Amino acid sequence: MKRVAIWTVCIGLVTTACARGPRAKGPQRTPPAATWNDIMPLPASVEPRSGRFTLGAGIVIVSSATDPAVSRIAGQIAELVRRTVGGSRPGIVSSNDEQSSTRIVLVLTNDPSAADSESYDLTVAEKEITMRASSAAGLFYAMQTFRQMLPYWCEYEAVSFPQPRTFSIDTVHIADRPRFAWRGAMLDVARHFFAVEEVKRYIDLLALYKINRLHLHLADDQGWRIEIKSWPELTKRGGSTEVGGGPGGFYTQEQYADLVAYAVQHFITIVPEIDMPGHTNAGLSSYAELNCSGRAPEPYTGTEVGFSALCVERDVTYRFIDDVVREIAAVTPGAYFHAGGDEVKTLTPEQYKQFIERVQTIVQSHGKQMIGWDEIASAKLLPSSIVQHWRPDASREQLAASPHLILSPANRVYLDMKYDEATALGLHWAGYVSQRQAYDWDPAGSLEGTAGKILGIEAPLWSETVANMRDVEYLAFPRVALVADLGWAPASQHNWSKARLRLGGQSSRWTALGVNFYRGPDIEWR
Ligand code: TNX
Repeated sequence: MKRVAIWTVCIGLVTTACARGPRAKGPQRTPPAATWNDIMPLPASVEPRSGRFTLGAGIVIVSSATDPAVSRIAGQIAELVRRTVGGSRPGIVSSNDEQSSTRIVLVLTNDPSAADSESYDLTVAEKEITMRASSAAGLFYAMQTFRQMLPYWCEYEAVSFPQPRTFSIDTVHIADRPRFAWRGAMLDVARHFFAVEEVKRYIDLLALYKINRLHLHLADDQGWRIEIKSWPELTKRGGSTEVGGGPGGFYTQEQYADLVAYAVQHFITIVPEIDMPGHTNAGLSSYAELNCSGRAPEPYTGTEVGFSALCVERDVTYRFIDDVVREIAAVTPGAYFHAGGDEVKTLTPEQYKQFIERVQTIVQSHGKQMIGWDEIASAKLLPSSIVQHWRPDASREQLAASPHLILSPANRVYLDMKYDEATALGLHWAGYVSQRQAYDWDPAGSLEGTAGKILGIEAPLWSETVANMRDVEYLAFPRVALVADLGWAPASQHNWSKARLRLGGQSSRWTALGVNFYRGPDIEWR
């Protein structure tokens, strides 16, 4: 067999520290320790320095901030250190007394003039690691970067070494900030339902890659997944099944609030979606009055689309929508409400536009910004509304005329598309989405006339063919990590042949985390 050697790729400034020599591929090799070369997403600027910082006994975490989020981050850093070198968990002190031999210092500058609330600075010197940011989010991202400099075993919860050990990392200065403000993932909990604990696990994995939005598709033909107290049949009947006829399920508002709070701790904003006027069979089957015929259809467990629509001519429909948006907005701290709007085949274009414009006003009256799939671009939108591009052939004129855009072109970032013809899970109506296909495109250059309107990118995972988290992980990983890299790393560093090396460096961490990832071709999995 041909021996493959890949040179470690240098990021940031070119210095001698980059000349690491070839990495040989071979079955006996234990995974090499992680270095800043493998950090995903790639930081904006990486300047290697000479020397090493050694984690071991005696290290302390210094944090004087009173912000509870920063205290939590300090605790998480202490835990990462313990898992890396064993021994007892490092203490957290509020002032740097210079007694400790080595320290990790967290600095919250609270500088309102900082250009970007998600940016951070991470300096690894020989005796001190400093993480500096103007917000807790920035410190959280500094921690994620630091975590990726640690070996894969820092991901094991119950790690215990017979003897404490040491672990050295290269000194470096990283100055980092995201390319896009919106770096999202979407999970369809309607076609198949996923429990709170499962979604939390997805949040954990997304946070590692600095994803900051999780859009939950909470209602579709096959299921209504969030409690609406004023319309209780929605979950009682509408939540009782899923694709294939399984038992379905739903979140009580309390469970949803718990999920939202968990996401907030990971600096992820939950974006709730109730798809309308189409994709509504679950709602229509729960309340006869929402149907123009006045008759409620049976629950639906197939995978066709486009057959259902709320009765747009009836006033009760808008009272219903008002109640739904009000109740969900009340338990959603994030600024957004996603109203769907896709694939409506039973209304005239005029009926559709009027419906979207009316819903947009309802959403605004509850203090949220409306998001909709790209069909909504045919309506007259408010300056605050956001269009989510998904159809590869959507009208370019309408997209260019949209107030704001999130890019989720199905032929690039739909995580439910098969990787190739051999992939058992997933669909392929938008083509196959290989790892390279998901990464190797430029969001900013993909649509003419939209410069300045693109908030960022989002990778949806529709769940017609995925029934559990193992399936979700198989389709999401590695592509969601590539999309996160595309959304964060500077445009000037966008390069598939380098990204695939960073990706290869994730595999021992994913194995430690128990992620059921797809070991696709073209990647040197390490
Ligand atoms: C299209 S994307 C849909 C979904 C399906 C998905 C499957 C969008 C806005 N609508 O209803 O689940 O394709 O890939």
